[in-house]
Amino acid sequence: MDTATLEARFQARIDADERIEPKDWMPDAYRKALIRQMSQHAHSEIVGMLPEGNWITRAPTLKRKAILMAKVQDEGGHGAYLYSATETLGITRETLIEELLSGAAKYSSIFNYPTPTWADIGAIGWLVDGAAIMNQIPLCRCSYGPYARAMVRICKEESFHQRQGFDILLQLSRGTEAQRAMAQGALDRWWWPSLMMFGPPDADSKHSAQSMRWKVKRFSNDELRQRFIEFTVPQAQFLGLAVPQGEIDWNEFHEVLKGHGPCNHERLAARRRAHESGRWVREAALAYAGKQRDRERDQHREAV
Ligand code: BYC
Repeated sequence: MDTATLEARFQARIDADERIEPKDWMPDAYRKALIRQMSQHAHSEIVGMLPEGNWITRAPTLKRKAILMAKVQDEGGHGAYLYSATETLGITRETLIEELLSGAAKYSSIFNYPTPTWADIGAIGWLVDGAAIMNQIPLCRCSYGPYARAMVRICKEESFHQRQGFDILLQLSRGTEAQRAMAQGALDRWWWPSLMMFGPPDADSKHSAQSMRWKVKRFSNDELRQRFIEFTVPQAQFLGLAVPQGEIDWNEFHEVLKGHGPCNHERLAARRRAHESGRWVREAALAYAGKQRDRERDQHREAV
C-alpha cells in the first residue's frame, strides 16, 4: 500500500475517534510530534519537582510537609509514566533524558521561576496544577492510546494537587496581614507565568493546527488560557486576592524558552547533578538484572 493511502486510512481512523496504538501504522511526523510533546511533558514533571522540593525541609507543619512530599513524589511518578508512554514510540528513555540534560529538549517555562516563600508552594498547586488540569483533561481524549491512558491517572492526582495549593493560600489569606501579603505576592509572581504555560498565542503556535487535525490537541492554546482565567478569577475573589491586570509579556516567555529565565541554569544543573549521582544505582540495578537473568537461565538448563 502506498504512503498516501496509508495516511488517508490513518486520518480516517482519527476522524472516527479511534485510538492509535503503538503497533499501528502511523505517519513519521505524527510519531515525531508525539515524542516531542510527550517527552517535554515528562521532562516538565521531573524538573517540576525542583521548585517545590525546595520547601520540603521548611514546610510549616508536619502535615503540610507530608502532603508536599506526597505531591512531589506524584510528579516523579507522572514523569515515569510519561517516559514509558513515550518509549512505546520507539525511542529509549536514555535518549530522552540525554536530550533534557544537553538542553536539546524543552520543559515547561513555568519551572524556571523561583519559590522564595511558602505561599509560592500554594500558588504552584493552585495556579500551575490548575493550568495543568485545564490543559491535560482534553489530553485524556488524545488520539494516541498510551498518552491518553497515562493522562487519566495524572489528572486525578493533579486535582488533589490543585486543592492542596488552594488550601495553603486559603489559610494564608485568612491569616495575619503579613500572611495575606505573602499570598498576594505569590499570586503576583505566578499569575503571568501560569498564563504562559498554555503556550504562545494561537497566531504564533506553529504546531497547533496539525496537532488538532491529529486530535492530539483538542483545543487551542488561547482557548484553554481563556478558560483557565474564567475558572480562576472567582477563586482569587474567594481568597480575597487581587488578580494582576495587564497584558502577557511574550518577550519574557521567549527569553525563558531561550534559557534566560531566572532559574534555567539552576534547574538543569540540579538535574545533571542528580543524574550523575544516580549513576551507580542504575549500574547496580543493571548488574543485578544481568545476574538474575544468568541464574534463571542456569535453573532452566538444569530443569530440562
Ligand atoms: N514552556 O506550537 P506550540 C505539570 C514551545 S507539568 C516551554 O503552541 P504545542 C506540573 C513548544 O514546545 C505540565 N515551551 O506548541 C509538574 C514549541 O517549541 P518546539 C506540563 C513551550 O506543542 C510539576 C513552541 O513553543 N504540561 O503539570 O502545540 C508540578 C511553539 O508552541 C511552552 C505539558 O507539557 C511552555 N509553556 O503546544 C506542577 C502539557 N509552550 O517543541 C505541575 C503537554 C509552548 O517546537 N503539552 N512551548 O521546540 C502541551 O499541551 C503542548 O505541548 C503545549 C504547547 C500547550 C505546552
